[in-house]
Amino acid sequence: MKVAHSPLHARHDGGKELHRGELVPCFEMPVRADYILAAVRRAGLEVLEPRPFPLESLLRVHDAGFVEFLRTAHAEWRAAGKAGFMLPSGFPARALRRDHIPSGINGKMGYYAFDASTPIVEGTWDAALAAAHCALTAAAWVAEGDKSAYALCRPPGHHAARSVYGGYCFLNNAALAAQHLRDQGFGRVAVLDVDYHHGNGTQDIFWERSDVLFVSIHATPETEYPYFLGYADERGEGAGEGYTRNFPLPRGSTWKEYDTALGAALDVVGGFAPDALVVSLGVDTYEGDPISAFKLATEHFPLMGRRLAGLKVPTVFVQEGGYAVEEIGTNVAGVLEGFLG
Ligand code: SP5
Ligand code: ZN
Repeated sequence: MKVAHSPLHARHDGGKELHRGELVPCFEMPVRADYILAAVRRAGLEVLEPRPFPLESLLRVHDAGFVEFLRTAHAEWRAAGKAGFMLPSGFPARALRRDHIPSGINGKMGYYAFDASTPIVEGTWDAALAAAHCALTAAAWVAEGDKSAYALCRPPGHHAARSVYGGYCFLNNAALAAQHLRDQGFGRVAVLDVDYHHGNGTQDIFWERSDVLFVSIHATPETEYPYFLGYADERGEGAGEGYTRNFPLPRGSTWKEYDTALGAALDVVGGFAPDALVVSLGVDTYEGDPISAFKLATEHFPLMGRRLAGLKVPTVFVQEGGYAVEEIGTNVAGVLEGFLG
């Protein structure tokens, strides 16, 4: 299994996030990728730089105005006389909805963001674009015949919707990988999201489509981020009705409950008979994660990988969350090694 990794990820650094009423150092930090890189190298996987892709590749799943905002946001912030990380402080919540994009940078930022925990710094665009290229490269390897590939994406992507960023995510790497596989002739593509948090962005992108199945196992949004999506009754709309499936679990869930939900999710994926699979691989389900409340132990991640291999479908793994930084590499490599058998 080849690994796509770019050192440009480190350009996304230096911000703070709003967490429980305080600005704290970001949980989503560059050293995460360093630990993963070391672990996949220890596992003997070959690490390669991503290929470049035209900017238009992003527009297969994202809105053009949104992409342009991300590309130019920090320069506009600096032009307005500001320095350092940028966070929004006002959003078009229900009572303010009229779908107008303000010209000023603060209003524009609030328009495109959905939380105040996803700072943009000067290097964010370079890092997010490199992560997108890692996902597209891993998908390209699989399209060219590899049985599996791993995109070591940072920043992560599954919270990023067609035209909204948040949850430490800017560009939806997994959605880009899935769309690339579709564009390369894979007729049916399934996305299985095993991150602790619901993949609201991926769900948004494929909500009305029947060619890409979205299945997510995550902590209940009643108490857990992203709060407003990820309930079991969300199943897609229009042509996409029945092609989104959510498996929320309570806080405190252990491998026993998780494995049961994974079995149900894999039944749905298997019933779809996909030509390719994209796994949104967050390991914030780990018991030591600082912002999450599942109880998976390190020994359970290889078991997860083994179960995924049972689908016997070409598979692209895309890195999402995981904030217990010293264990993140071991847990990610555990899934990949379990998958390889
Ligand atoms: C990609 C990804 O995993 N994004 C996660 C974004 C979560 N951001 C907000 C988390 C709020 C956590 N609050 C619970 C604190 C428990 N100590
Ligand atoms: Zn997460």
